[in-house]
Amino acid sequence: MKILVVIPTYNEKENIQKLAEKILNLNLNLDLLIVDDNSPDGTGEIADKLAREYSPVKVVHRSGKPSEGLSRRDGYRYALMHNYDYIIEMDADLSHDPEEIPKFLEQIREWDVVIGSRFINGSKQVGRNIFRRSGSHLANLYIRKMLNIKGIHDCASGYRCYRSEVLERIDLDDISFTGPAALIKTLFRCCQSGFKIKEIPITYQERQSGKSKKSSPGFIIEALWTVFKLKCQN
Ligand SMILES: Nc1nc2c(ncn2[C@@H]2O[C@H](COP(=O)(O)OP(=O)(O)OP(=O)(O)O)[C@@H](O)[C@H]2O)c(=O)[nH]1
Ligand SMILES: [Mg+2]
Repeated sequence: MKILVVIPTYNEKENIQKLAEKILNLNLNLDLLIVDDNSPDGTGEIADKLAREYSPVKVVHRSGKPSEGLSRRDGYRYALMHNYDYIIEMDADLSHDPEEIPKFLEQIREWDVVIGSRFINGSKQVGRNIFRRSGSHLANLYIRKMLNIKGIHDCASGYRCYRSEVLERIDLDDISFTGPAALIKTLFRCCQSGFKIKEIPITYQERQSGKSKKSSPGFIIEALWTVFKLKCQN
């Protein structure tokens, strides 16, 4: 089985090398794709250096207006073009623990999509304040209710594993610009297509280095608007 870990990056110079080495040290025989949006802090150059040093590391440099959603999409396209069987995605900021990758790989043998959840029995959130936790809970309630998503509690989780057939089937041209909206829409398309989705608990560590890209209200508005549009269209 060919496995690719897709990591979108924007200004992650403090984190990307640490994360890449943690993943490679698991010795799981997988490749790693860093999709960088021409980060001003030099993350792209660090990614290139990692690719020269470690053959499983691949890099895609994007140009134009940075977009987490379109970076994820370019990662999926790369995976399909290069015939990977399982595609894992995770954030670069060490919020997602690479040690949990084997759990995803175990489950993806029986399921089409595996979602790492912050909100089910066995999940942990480290360093997240009560406002962020409650905000995420409320957002998930809204998403689930509006889109009639059953059995999934973390609809915008960026720690996931897909079988390649899933990404072949859903419309990648229709992906949203910002990260949360893109993740929600992709999940919704997976549910609509009837794929078998499993949620597993993860330990989520709040970002410790680097800056959050989600401080502007634009991200929340796009996510809520995306959900509303999906509801009206379907
Ligand atoms: N390529 C690309 N990656 C991005 C962009 N914005 C964010 N990312 C990456 O997407 C992942 C998730 O972004 P984060 O900023 O960690 O978002 P978050 O986890 O919702 O919020 P915080 O951790 O609080 O910042 C990280 O790996 C980011 O580096 C972007 O515009 N382009
Ligand atoms: Mg983060």
